[in-house]
Amino acid sequence: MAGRFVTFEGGEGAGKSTQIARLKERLEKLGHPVLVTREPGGSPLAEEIRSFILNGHAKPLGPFAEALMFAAARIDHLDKTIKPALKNGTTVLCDRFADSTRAYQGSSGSISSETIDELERVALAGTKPDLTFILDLPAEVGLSRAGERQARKGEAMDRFEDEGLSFHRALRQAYLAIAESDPQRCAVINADQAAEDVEMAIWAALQERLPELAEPQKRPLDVA
Ligand code: Z5A
Repeated sequence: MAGRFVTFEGGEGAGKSTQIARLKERLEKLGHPVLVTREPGGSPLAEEIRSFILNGHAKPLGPFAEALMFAAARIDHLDKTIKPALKNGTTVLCDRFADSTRAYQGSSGSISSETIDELERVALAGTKPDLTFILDLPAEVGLSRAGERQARKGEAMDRFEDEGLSFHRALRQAYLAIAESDPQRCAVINADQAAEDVEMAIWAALQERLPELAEPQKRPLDVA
């Protein structure tokens, strides 16, 4: 059976990496093969594009050109990493995917949703997530978490973290609109609670929407 494709989305500091690590552990304990990957990035070429964009080099080109660069990275990531893993039955947990382009570049207000639809159609060529967790929390809370983590690790702010509070508030609304427009695929999770409670909410949504992943992996002999 083809693997399941699960993506995690949300604003800054929403806790995606934290929750991906926890879900991976749960799934592996049940015997499911899991691949964790991220966007932008996830393949050697896409990681090069990631550095270029997050260092701010693409910003002068404007949101549309940035969206094209994210899409170019996504095409390589799909071809080299995601599709081969899904084909061999691996569950793919991806930190950000196409919804990030719709939310981040779309929030600039200068790209129409029709253009984003078309870009998504061309770049994804039919590979869509089976389930998307949208980790929702107030922009202020996420930014403060991200700031604390950066101070702890001595990291600099990247291209998008540097945007103002109004951009991050618009981003939250953009994600909620995506969830509303595609409720079959998207599960909105309250991320403004303890990491253990977020983990439980994610697991409950997974049990409901992809129950086969919440059960031990069936070996070929079990199926026969
Ligand atoms: N981008 C785009 O514009 N268009 C696109 O198409 C794509 C991406 C694909 C990639 O950044 C940037 O590219 C991103 C969007 C843009 N914007 N930015 N910046 P990235 O990959 O470097 O980082 P990120 O995806 O934005 O991750 P993040 O927001 O920095 O973190 P996170 O993975 O969501 O959260 P975390 O690392 O798990 O947690 C953050 C901190 O909070 C950390 O110290 C945790 O210990 C803590 N934490 C986590 N959960 C909790 C709870 N529940 N309570 C309290 N504290 C918590």
